[in-house]
Amino acid sequence: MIKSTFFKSILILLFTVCILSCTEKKEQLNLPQTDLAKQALIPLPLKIIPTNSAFALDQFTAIYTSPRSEGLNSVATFLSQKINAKTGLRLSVNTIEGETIDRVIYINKVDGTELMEKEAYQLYITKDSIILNTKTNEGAFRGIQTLRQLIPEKSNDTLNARSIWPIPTGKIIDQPNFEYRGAMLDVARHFFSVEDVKKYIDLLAYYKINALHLHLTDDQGWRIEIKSRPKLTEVGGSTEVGGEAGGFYTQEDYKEIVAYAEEHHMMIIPEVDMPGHTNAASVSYPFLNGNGKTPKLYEGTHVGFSTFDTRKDTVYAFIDDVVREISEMTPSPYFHIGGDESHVTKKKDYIYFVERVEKIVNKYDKQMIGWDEIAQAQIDSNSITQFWNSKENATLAVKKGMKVLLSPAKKAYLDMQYDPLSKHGLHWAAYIPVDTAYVWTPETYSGIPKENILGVEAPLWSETISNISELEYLAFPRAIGYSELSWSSEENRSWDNYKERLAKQAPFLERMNVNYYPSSLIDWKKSEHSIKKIKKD
Ligand code: TNX
Repeated sequence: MIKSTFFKSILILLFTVCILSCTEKKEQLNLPQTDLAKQALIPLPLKIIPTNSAFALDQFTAIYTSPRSEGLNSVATFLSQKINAKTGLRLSVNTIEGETIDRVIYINKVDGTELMEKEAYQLYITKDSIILNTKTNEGAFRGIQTLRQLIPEKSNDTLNARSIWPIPTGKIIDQPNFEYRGAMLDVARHFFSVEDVKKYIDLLAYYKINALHLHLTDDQGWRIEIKSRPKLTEVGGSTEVGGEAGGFYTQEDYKEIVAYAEEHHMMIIPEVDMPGHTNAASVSYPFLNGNGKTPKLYEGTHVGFSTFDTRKDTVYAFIDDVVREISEMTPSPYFHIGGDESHVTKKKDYIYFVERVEKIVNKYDKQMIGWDEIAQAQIDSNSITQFWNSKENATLAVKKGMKVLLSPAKKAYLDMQYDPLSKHGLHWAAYIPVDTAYVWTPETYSGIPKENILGVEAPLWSETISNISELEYLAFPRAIGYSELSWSSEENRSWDNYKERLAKQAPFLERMNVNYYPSSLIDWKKSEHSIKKIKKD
C-alpha cells in the first residue's frame, strides 16, 4: 500500500516531466560505462548494487521533492547549490512550468519498514531518474552527500555536443554504524572565527559527520559570551596560547554557528571544561578559584594546575548561569562538562563536583557528557563518558550502564603529529599516521561492548595550531577516515580499499582550498589543473 502510493507519485511526476520534455524530440546521448561499485565514496555505503550504465546530469535535469514533506525543500536547495558550485549547472527545485526537463532527481519521504535508522537512505539511480528514499530530513541530507560524491569533478565533453556529468547507475542502501559521528575543535587554546568553524562544518558534513563538539573554555581562554557574567569574555577571552589577542563568540555568533550546523544536520555540543582547566574563568571571577593562588592570565600550554572551589554555593550558582545560557541556545541534547585532568582538585571534591554539576545539566534538560574521569563519580546511566585515556574509567562507565564515546588519544586525536617531521601537533600519546588513524576497530575497542558505544569522535586540540590552514593540516585527511570508522560497517572497511578512495578525494579538497597533509602513504589522484600548477612552480 505504502509502496504503491509512493510509486504512483513518482509515476505522476515522471509523466509530467515527460509531457514537458517529450514534445521536443529527446536527443540520444552517448554515455560512458560506469561502475557504481568503483566510485570513491567515503564513508563507504552499506550496500552498492551496480547496473553499469549512466545518468546524464546536465542542464536538463531538475530536482523535485515529495509534496508535503517539510524540510526536504531546503535539502534539495542545498543539493542544487552544491551541484552549481561543482559543475556550474543551475538545477531548479520543485518548479515545473516552462522548462525543458529530460531527467529528474527526486527526493522522497517514505514510511517503509526497510529504513529503520533515522539517517538511513536508499538511492536508485537509473538512466532517467535518481530517486532518493528516506524517512527523515537527516536521511535525505546524508543521501545527497553520497550523490555529491558520485558527480565527477569534470564533465564529459568528448562524447556529446554539450557537457554532461555521468553518474553511474545502480542502487545504494545505506545507514550508519554509529549514531554519533563527531569531531571536536578546541577554540580555547587558540580562537577560531565563525567563518573558520563554518568551513570545518562544510567539510565534515560532506563525509556525514553529525556532531561538532566545541571546547569553549580552558585555562588560556573563555570563548563564549555569558550575559549574566560579562567578565568571562571581557577578561577571560582576551588571551590565547602564545600571547595573541584571543577572542570569543558573542551569543549571536554562537547561534549563527548552531544554525549553520543545523542546516548541515549536525549538532553542536558545547563544552565548558571544569573543575580543572578553569584559569581563564577564575581570573575573570576570582571567587571561583580553588587552588589557593591568585590567578593570572595564562598563555602557556601546561595542564592540570587550576581548579574551581568545589565547596562554595556561589560556584554552583555561577555554573547554573553558564549552563542555562548556553543550553538555551543549543538544540542538541548534550552538554559537555569537561572534567579532565583536574590534578589539583582532591578526589572527593572532584566526585562531589561532578555529581552536583550533573544535576544542573539535567535541570536544563541536557544529557551530561564528560571526559572519562567523570565515570569515577556516582552519576546517572544517561550521562556519557568520553574515553580519551583511561580504560579503567571506560570500564567503570560500562559497569554503570553508561554510553561511551570513543576518542582514544593514541588512535583518534587529530592533534597528534603524523610523524616526527610533521609541522604541527604534539606526540604525547602517539604519532598517528594516516593508516594508524584508520586501522583500528571501534566496535571492539578495549573490550567495551558495542551496545555501550555511542560513537566515535576525533578531537582537535589547538595548542600548536592558530589558523584554519594549520587546522586543516592536522584534520585532513585523518578526519575523513574517522567518518568511515563511525559510519561504515566493520565488514566493509579495509585499508587497501580505503586508501584508493582517499586518494581520489584530492580534487575535492583542492577545490575546497583545504591545506591537507599530503601523506606519502597515499597515491594522491590530484586534478590535472593542480598537477600543471605544481610543474610550473
Ligand atoms: C589532553 S584530552 C587534554 C587536553 C590537551 C590535549 C593535548 C583531554 C581530555 N585533555 O587538555 O589539549 O591532551 O593533546
